[in-house]
Amino acid sequence: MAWTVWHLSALFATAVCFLFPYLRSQRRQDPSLHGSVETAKTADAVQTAGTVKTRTASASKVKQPYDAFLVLDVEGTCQQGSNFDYPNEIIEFPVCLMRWKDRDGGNASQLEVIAEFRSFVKPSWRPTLSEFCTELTGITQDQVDSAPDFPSMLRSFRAFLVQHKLIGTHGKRILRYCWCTDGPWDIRDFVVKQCFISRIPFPDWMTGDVLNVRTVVISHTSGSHTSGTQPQDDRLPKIVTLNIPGQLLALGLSPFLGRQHSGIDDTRNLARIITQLALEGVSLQPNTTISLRRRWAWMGKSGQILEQHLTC
Ligand SMILES: *[C@@H]1O[C@H](CO)[C@@H](O)[C@H](O)[C@H]1NC(C)=O
Ligand SMILES: CC(=O)N[C@H]1CO[C@H](CO)[C@@H](O)[C@@H]1O
Repeated sequence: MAWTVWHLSALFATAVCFLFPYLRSQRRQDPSLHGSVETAKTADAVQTAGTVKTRTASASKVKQPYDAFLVLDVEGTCQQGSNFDYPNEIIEFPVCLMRWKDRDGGNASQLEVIAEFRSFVKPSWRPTLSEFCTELTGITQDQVDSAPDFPSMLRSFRAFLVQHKLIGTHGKRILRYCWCTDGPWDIRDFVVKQCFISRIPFPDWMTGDVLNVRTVVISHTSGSHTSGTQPQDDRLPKIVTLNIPGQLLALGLSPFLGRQHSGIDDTRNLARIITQLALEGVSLQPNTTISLRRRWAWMGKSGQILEQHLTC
């Protein structure tokens, strides 16, 4: 989930007030960014990262061990000022299914989206969306009121996986596929929390490590960040994280299409990023370990949310 500053310029002033503390708290929590530094001005940093691009696209086929990719960018309930410790409930579950167009003997370079799944989800613990949440995600109360709850949505999604022959009717994988997310949060935090709140086991077909697209873009384009028209000031911390618009920019792709923080639009733009990484010869495979055993202080017994442990 791309919880980053949207409408960078117009909202910069507002963002300073509430989004930066919020981003910082996330970052502290995120072990994959452990030891990283960030600039105070994320907006400027993203700009810097994108303006200088010296990489050359190789367009060569490399070995690609996975047959298919499931790109996911969930949206969840949120309160202004809440951080990732909050019991967020998933309200949009969008997936782009990607497959190779030119896989030959294990090597490939061209990916395409062959199907999409998208559902809004009705939250159960706090069914009323905050104004902040609707403003951030564009998701309205009506859309979640008329949506299935999380367990029924998962059943439809499971049917989608069966229909596209990623899993068999028994639920086991019959194709090698890899989940792809922007950062580690979507599955490790949001789906894990939601399964707890919905009192259901974590689905088998969602287990396994994920491909954190953001870290791949950062490592793939690093080096291109340092040689620009702007003299590099060594005293300034280097950019170490990029939101989706920043990743598009860093790869030299055209700007974000659609509305940021709309789950389906975030997912489609992530798919564009993954397509480009494949074209540039990046071998796409999991790079982030997902622990399903993560627990939060507000988790009581079997699905119970201990409100006294909420900070917001
Ligand atoms: C497949 O990719 C590997 C690198 O991942 C490369 O060494 C090999 O030459 C490629 N094979 C073909 C047929 O392109
Ligand atoms: C565990 C693992 O494979 N981590 C890799 C994830 O991807 C980044 C960026 O490509 C690598 O730096 C990690 O080593």
